[in-house]
Amino acid sequence: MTPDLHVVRDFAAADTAVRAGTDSSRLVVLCGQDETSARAAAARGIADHRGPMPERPHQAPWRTLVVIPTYNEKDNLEPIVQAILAYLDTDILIVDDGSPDGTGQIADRLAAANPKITVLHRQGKLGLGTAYLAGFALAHQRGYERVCEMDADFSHAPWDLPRLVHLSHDAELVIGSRYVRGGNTVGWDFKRRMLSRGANLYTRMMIGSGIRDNTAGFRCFHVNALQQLDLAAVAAQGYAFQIEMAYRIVRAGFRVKEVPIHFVDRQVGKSKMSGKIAREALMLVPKLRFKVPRGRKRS
Ligand SMILES: Nc1nc2c(ncn2[C@@H]2O[C@H](COP(=O)(O)OP(=O)(O)OP(=O)(O)O)[C@@H](O)[C@H]2O)c(=O)[nH]1
Ligand SMILES: [Mg+2]
Repeated sequence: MTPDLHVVRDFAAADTAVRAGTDSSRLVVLCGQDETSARAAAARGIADHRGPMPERPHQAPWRTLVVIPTYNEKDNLEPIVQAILAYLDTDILIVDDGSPDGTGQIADRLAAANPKITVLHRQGKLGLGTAYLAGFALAHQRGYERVCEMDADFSHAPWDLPRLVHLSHDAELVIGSRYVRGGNTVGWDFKRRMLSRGANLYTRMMIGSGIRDNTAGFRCFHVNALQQLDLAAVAAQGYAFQIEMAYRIVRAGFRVKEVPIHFVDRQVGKSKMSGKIAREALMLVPKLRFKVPRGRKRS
């Protein structure tokens, strides 16, 4: 059976469609592909449970690095890396914190087979925040123009990644957002939904930066904007890291765009969410106003 596909010309039209309720897992973004073969490729991808695959990866308009932090993701890592590379022509950095399940060895094998993939091994679980900061530093050193954050657990759909990157032409930060029109979460229980909603409501009340999904971990930053922030002052780790980074971007006067995504609960592996991560956000948010001055770092 041919799946019900929605064909659009480019990523701006894709965004409009998702906002209006189209499920992005049924979206064929032509971007120059021939419609008949693009439809066929997407239908094959969907039949293989790999989503609406393009004929060949979408070309990123900028030199892009996708950073994937991993801790015990042995069953997710290879599939997510292959999926990302099928949707977007990009490089990938895996930051593994000495995962006891052997994720680091899988990462090494992937990197040895493909020059687009780099691995950074760290000693022990040092947290998401410092993993991303290490990724941002490497993106700058190696001259990338965009750096993306993405989870390894398929909560962030690989077919949404090209849309985030393409829509970054007029925003220094693009957030894959669950809490704008067209976005949602799939598969979370009531408690998990309330925790996420509550954290976002709390953040909006406390610092009201206009961002709806402050804790989202699916993002695309301009590397040169990150360079103008005081990243050495960022201490937060879990959700608080995402809240703090978004706030720093806003306070520096940069533009933020939220694009709707469907966030799907992880199917494989264990959550690293903990009370400690929630408490960190609770304590940090009220301090941000004082901690983060307006303006940019002088270089
Ligand atoms: N390098 C590194 N990666 C981490 C660490 N903690 C979590 N991760 C990774 O960060 C990403 C997000 O973590 P998750 O456990 O999915 O956290 P979450 O998305 O908030 O929670 P659930 O999806 O509900 O389980 C995943 O790719 C994890 O493997 C860490 O301390 N170090
Ligand atoms: Mg997750």
